[in-house]
Amino acid sequence: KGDSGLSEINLVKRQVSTLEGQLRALQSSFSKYKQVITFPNGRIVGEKIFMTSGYEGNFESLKQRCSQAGGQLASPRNAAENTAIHQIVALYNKPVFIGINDIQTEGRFKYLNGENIVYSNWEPREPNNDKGAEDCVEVYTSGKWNDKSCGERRLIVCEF
Ligand code: GMH
Ligand code: CA
Repeated sequence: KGDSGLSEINLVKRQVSTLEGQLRALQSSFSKYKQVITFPNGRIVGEKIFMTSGYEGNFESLKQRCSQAGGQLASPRNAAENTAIHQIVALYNKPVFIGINDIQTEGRFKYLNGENIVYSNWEPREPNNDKGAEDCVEVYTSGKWNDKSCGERRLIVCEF
């Protein structure tokens, strides 16, 4: 037997150091891929990727397109996420619909999964349910929110 325990340890050390090198290479490659996929139409916030394809349509159509793509309509849950969406809105100079509405109960805004919203960024005097017909939410080019008729056409931003 002798030093077979020691050489076993040295073998594992070499394997760990090989894996450390491979992990560093993977991390640097991954960070480059993140730059590439977010240029110029995407933003990363924490675990979420926000992305537009440039498509415009009504709320149902945008919702369907995002879920078809394996994501969902962008649903900002904090200021950092809203800023990412705002940047895309500013880039295109076109407001977007987000994944928030009060279709079920007037005045109670929810995410697509039915959860009550935990964050909002309403324009002053909004939501006003103008003409009793505004259940969807757009992000203006200012980054502020307005309730708007779901039948209007807006730019798509999905989250993945
Ligand atoms: C009304 C007014 C405007 C407001 C719009 C908007 C429509 O026309 O209150 O000041 O900008 O509604 O809320 O969604
Ligand atoms: Ca409104």
